[in-house]
Amino acid sequence: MAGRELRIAGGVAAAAVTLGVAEIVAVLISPDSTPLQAIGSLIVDHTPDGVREWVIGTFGTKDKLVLFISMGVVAVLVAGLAGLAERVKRPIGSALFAAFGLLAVIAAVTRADASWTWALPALLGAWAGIAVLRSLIRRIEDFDAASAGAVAPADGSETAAAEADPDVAVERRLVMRGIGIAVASGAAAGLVGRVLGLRKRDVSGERAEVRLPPPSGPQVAVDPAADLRIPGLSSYLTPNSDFYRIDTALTVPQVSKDDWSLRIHGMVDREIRLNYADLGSRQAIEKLVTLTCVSNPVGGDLIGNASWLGYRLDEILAEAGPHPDADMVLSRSIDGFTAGSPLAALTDGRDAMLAVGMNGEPLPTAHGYPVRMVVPGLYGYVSATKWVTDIEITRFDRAQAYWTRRGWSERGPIKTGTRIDTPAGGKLAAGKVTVAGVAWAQHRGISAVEVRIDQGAWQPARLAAEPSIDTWRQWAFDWDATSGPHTIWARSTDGAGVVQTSDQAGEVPDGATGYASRFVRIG
Ligand SMILES: Nc1nc2c(c(=O)[nH]1)N[C@H]1C(S)=C(S)[C@@H](COP(=O)(O)O)O[C@H]1N2
Ligand SMILES: [Mo]
Repeated sequence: MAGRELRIAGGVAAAAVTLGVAEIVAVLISPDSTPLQAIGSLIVDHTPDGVREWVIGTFGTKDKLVLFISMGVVAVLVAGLAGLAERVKRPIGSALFAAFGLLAVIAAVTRADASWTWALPALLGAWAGIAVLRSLIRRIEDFDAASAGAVAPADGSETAAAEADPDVAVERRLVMRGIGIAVASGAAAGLVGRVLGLRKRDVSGERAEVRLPPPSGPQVAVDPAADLRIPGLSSYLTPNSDFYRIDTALTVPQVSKDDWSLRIHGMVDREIRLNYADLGSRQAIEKLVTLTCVSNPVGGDLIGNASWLGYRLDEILAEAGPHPDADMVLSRSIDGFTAGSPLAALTDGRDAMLAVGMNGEPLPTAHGYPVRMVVPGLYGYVSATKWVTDIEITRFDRAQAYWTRRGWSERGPIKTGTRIDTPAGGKLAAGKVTVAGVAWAQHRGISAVEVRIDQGAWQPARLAAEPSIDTWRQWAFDWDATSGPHTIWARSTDGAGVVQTSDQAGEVPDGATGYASRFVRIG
């Protein structure tokens, strides 16, 4: 390696020390306070909508992995640049480290759940990184000096001279050793810090011990006729492990039920504070509700159905006594996410709840353990706050929520939708083909699904049982498929008799519309 490469490697090694030290310090504070985590969250909160849609469309729920890999690449590039630019007498690289350190400090202390101590990982990390960078660059300049001073043999080039000179070789070895030690200790510190930090606050142990209360009303027993059990068709209930996950959290918030509390305040007669035990002393309900993401494209899979165990929000809100002029419930998560729901949707008798259980288990941590909101009929971004810790009764003309501030609609009733699950497409044999899928219009129910082949007539599909109007409904259609290319279309009618719109609209600002379609080749 010559001087340039050594400088680049030195910069990267110093960055490894920065990140490693930050991880170790963060063990005492919070895994979310590290530079990568804090800057990552800053990026998530400020990603323009177009970019976000593209990332989710291209990488799906791997979006966070993609973000971390991209940040790693940028970190290596910037660190290499810092190494190249750094001189003992002109510390430009150090200044770059300091600038990124400052950015990380600001990103950390401005997180929703941060305190001033969140500045420490980036601060100490940057300090350690700069110290290592300075010391490595000093050695590299010694090496450069030795290379320049090497005596050229009569026939050789300058590089060959430097290669041969024993003094140069010693200097190079010293530099390489320094770089090696820095990289190894940075990586080890980072790994140990991350593992300790995550383990320290991991709540999966206490979650496994949680005993859910029995629901006061009827326990959910799903009518077997709700599940047509057609190969390729989504099951009526979505297993927790397959349930889509959407949130802005880079690492899943770990909230202990013993630390959890919920404050209900704002335009109310009485402010209320509930802890987990207070919730447990109330009557629980268990209900079937299909959650849907407003970012779900036509045919997409950001939708899932579960039985939720929880506590009625209308009763809890009634205890607080919302003022008559209030119309919005602004729920806030421990991580700062907010959703604004119409107060009416939480008090009109539908089964809006503070959920603690999902499909017979305590909420999975990724789905909001210990407590989240579930409101039938509303997209998740305006209702389904996970890790909820604060509910403010307010007005739509006074408050904005996380996504409405980013251009999404302030109200998010779920639009009637249809999905074709099978056939999945491709080439099929002529003859009987079962077309099947799911249809949803939460809180209105589904009264009909129709299928059309190419430009033919709309024909009724058969419907599975509908255990709740708050869930999706399976449908199937037996098609006598003839040779050739065909497009299968499907559309639904909600419980009020309204056929879903054929207008094709994208997800922004209030949900995609258009008929479901599937292209197949028969014969
Ligand atoms: N704390 C928090 N809650 C959140 C979100 C979030 O980003 N943070 N996203 C919402 C959105 S957009 C949706 S669609 C649902 C998804 O819930 P799930 O991940 O359990 O499927 O959660 C909602 N609750
Ligand atoms: Mo969503």
